[in-house]
Amino acid sequence: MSFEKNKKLARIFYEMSTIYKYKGAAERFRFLAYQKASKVISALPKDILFYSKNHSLNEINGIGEGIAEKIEEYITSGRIMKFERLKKDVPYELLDMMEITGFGPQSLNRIHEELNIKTKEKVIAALQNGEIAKLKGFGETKVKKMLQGLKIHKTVEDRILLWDALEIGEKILLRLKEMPEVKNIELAGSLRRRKETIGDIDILVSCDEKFRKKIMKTFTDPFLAKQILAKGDTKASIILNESERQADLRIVNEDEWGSALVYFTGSKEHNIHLRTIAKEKGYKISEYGVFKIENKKRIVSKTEEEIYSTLGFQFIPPEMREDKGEIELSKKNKIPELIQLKDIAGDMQMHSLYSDGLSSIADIVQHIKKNYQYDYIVITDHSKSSRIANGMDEKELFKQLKEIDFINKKLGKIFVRSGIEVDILADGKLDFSDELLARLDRVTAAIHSNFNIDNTDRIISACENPYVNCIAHPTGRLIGKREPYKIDIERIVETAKFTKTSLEINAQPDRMDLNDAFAKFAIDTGVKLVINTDSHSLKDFNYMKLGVDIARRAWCTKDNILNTKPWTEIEKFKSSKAKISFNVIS
Ligand code: DGT
Ligand code: CA
Ligand code: CA
Ligand code: ZN
Repeated sequence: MSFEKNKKLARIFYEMSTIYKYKGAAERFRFLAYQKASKVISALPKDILFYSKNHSLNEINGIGEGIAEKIEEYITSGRIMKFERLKKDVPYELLDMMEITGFGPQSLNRIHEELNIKTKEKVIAALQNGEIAKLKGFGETKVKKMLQGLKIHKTVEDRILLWDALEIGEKILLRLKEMPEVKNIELAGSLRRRKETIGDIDILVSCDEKFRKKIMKTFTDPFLAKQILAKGDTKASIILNESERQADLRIVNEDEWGSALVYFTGSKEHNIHLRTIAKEKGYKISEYGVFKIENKKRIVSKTEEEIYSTLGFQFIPPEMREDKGEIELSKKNKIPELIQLKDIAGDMQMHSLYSDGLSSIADIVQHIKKNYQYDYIVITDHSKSSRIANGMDEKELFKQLKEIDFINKKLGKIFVRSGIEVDILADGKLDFSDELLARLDRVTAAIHSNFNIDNTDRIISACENPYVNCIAHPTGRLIGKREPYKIDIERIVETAKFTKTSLEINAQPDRMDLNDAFAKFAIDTGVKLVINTDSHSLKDFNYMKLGVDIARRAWCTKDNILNTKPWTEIEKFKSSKAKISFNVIS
């Protein structure tokens, strides 16, 4: 599904939406319309030309007449005049900065108008040299917030989100795999370990020595490379075309594949620890193999399995190679059998047209049936207090319940389960009454407001509600945009365990919340986790892979993850909570 035109149009409409956002409240309607159009187009299942030929652009939910016309204009002329004109209206280079916490349209507008600043570098300079602090209304706290925002944003400027890096990495793999000369090929480095952010993309290839040059040439040709940083016999570094990120290629001989893969997968800490233990046993380990120190003879090098077993270890999955105790476990033959994507039995958080999702429940069901082997899904639209997410009131929820019944009747079995992502209000109470929550198959509670306070008590109150089965995105972070709010993870995990409340690994690429470390802490304490995509459009369901990656980095087995189990087990988990007497806690 790589529709280049769809992607370009989605990008243009996204940029138009940011221009209208910059223009402020008067253009709010256009801002929202173009933002929606951008999301809708990037989630379309078919090439935009298909809809244009069928004259069905108008029928796409979220595409009005004006936007349909602009799509046609783009298809025939390759540009949208309105966009070209709008760009000249605003300090275009500053618009990206609106993504940074503390840099709202109004602030940027005033910085632009009053200091005549047009570039990001100049904004940062003016912030640091005190010019901005002198503007009326830009007090010390405001400037501090802006500097803090810049600092958080740097994490996504310097490093790539795992999901984006995987997409980029797969593209390179696809290109090189076309070559029959390539024998083995794998992502290496932090990408293979599925770290949550990625510095650069490492690729390892093995081939016959005589093909090295040819493979190097393909890697560094303009199809992939915008710039070549270094190019030798076995090593090259490039800046990639679209993403402008760095990718490193290493080429090794076929008989060095295993030792090279261990070496270039890392982590560095894992490798160093391996090397120390190897030495104690009389071996030297390098990217070329495992050697006996006494006679310098190479013992093994071909496969990773051989490398580990020669050193007396059980194979260690790449996601665990962080020197966090995995080597000790492996020595004792106790590496857990990590969860796999195929173990997932259902997705328990997703949004439909009832709140801020882009698809109807019927379309979601059809998509899931076609592409996934799930036994159930849980629809979890937002509750009424989430106004920006178009939350449902009681009446809409009842309407949704009827619709779910109707769909299940047509399917001939209960595949769609009723749920909700209910807001945890400021005082820890929930957005809907217990009577109403009791009618749902599964209740997921989440914080969507008051991010600046310690939210431990709010989450604990939610756990203590007898109808809450799960806490969604427990720390509330948005990587690069919002720091996690303050919580006492130990108290939350203890309470979740005691109250039989599951905690979510939210697989949205900028959330990944719980993260690997917190997820591990939770399962070590005995808390059940749930991996959810929190889908808002059909393409989002693919994020399940990412959720499983995090769970693997948290050393989770199938048993630690509730949604690997049949629905009867989900019900059992729910009734185990119903049996607890909550008076003792509060
Ligand atoms: P990144 O790119 O910052 O997300 O993290 P990595 O782990 O991909 O690091 P990178 O790209 O510098 O190196 C790729 C792999 O190469 C790394 O995971 C392990 C290996 N490596 C790099 N430098 C060293 C080193 O000094 N010693 C050892 N043993 N391995 C290294
Ligand atoms: Ca790397
Ligand atoms: Ca590298
Ligand atoms: Zn949410």
